[in-house]
Amino acid sequence: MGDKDTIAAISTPRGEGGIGIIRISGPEAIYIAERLFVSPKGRKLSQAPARSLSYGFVTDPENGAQVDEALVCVMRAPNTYTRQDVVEINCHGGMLAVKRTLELVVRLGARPALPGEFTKRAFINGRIDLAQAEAVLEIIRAKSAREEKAALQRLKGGLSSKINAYKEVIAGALAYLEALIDFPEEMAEADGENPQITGNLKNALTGIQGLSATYDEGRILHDGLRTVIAGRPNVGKSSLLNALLEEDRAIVAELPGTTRDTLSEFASIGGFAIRLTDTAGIRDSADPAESEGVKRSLKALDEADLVICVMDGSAPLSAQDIEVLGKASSAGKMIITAANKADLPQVWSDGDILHAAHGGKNVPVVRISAKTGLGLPALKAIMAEALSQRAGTETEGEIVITGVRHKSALDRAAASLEKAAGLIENREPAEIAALELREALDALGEITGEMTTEDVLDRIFSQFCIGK
Ligand SMILES: Nc1nc2c(ncn2[C@@H]2O[C@H](COP(=O)(O)OP(=O)(O)OP(=O)(O)O)[C@@H](O)[C@H]2O)c(=O)[nH]1
Ligand SMILES: [Mg+2]
Repeated sequence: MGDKDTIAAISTPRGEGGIGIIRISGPEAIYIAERLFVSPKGRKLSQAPARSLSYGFVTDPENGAQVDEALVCVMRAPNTYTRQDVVEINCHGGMLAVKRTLELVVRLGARPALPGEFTKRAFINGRIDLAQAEAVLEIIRAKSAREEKAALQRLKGGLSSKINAYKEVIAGALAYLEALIDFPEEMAEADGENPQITGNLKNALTGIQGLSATYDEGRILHDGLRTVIAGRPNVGKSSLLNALLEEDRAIVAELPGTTRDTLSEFASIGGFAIRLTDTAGIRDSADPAESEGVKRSLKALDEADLVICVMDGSAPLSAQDIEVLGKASSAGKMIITAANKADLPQVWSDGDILHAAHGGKNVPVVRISAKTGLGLPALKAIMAEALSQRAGTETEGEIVITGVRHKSALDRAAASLEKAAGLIENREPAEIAALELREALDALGEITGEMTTEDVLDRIFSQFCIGK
């Protein structure tokens, strides 16, 4: 699929909206737009100043029928997103007008764009590299402010420039080895450079390993910290999930044993993406469905980063409460105890729970009411505090990788680099070390895209929406 043909798509979300935008990119973009655009003042789009808006009507050139009133923006190559001529037609938001305009654009010679095809052109035409294209996708999908910020750093080229710096060091070492191979006598005199080359390679190795290690933090940014709401039946776990999500997501009922299966939703607390999971109340049950639910609760507890142990502050502490707390503590999780139903008279004190959870381990206790919202801001603040401990602290401009693709390439580059440095240090044959360095370069090249196969590219760009 070359980029010689002109592509078009609706770039705004489907459905009703204030405006809908059709984006056209390719050599015929301006020509096609000009044919369907009629300005009351007789202005021609081909003469419109770049990036200015022209007012007029989308009109079918075959029969003169007006399709919509529109503002049209012309952008000329190479100063555009795709580096080709780009036209954006801003229609009124009605889906019908937007669709009919797109149909017209296609009838006049454009091809409907594939998912991510505009961004793919930006990549192929060298405006952005692959790591940046992936960052575009992550920005679109970001679920929290921090994730978006990290992706923006990568879009601005933060990751790419680091990778390129490592590549330069490796290419320098490779040039040295190649000279050794080609001119052994002359290079015998320059032998003193050897320690400096290995030193540089080891620095690059440390950098690459460090970058790979940010993956854990990146995973948390991307997938969200796993936060599990646990407790015995009927204490208000589902009510708390709903209150934190601010929507009626889970069924709440007076009878204990209402929730039978785990249920997860994304939420953002203090700028952190979290995956919030409601669980079935933990107790021994003869009902096979309920006991399967309890099994799933325990599994969720096991995989959690943070557990909110919900208890009923208006009812006496029970052995079941302490058992749940014990299960969460033994798994070594971060734990917050939430004493729910604080709108009712409270029958136990914070001290009671510290005492009962033997050893008196210092678990924070918050009084909340999932029903009235009392204490929820305090609970969220404690959650944010715990999450920031777990997710690491944010430093300005820090580069974090989130993709397995990046991690695997970095790890392969590091392994080859480590071998190469050892080989050079021990003055093993330069040919073998050169081979390792080339492998490292290739692995790094996969991240920025110059060493990426067509099917990997297709896989990446097909995740985009149409119109991006
Ligand atoms: N007064 C009061 N009642 C609450 C509060 N939170 C929950 N409830 C009530 O407690 C009962 C149980 O609430 P759920 O949210 O279904 O409890 P659960 O822990 O999910 O229960 P299971 O799914 O059965 O384990 C319902 O009748 C709720 O209306 C609260 O803060 N105050
Ligand atoms: Mg429930």
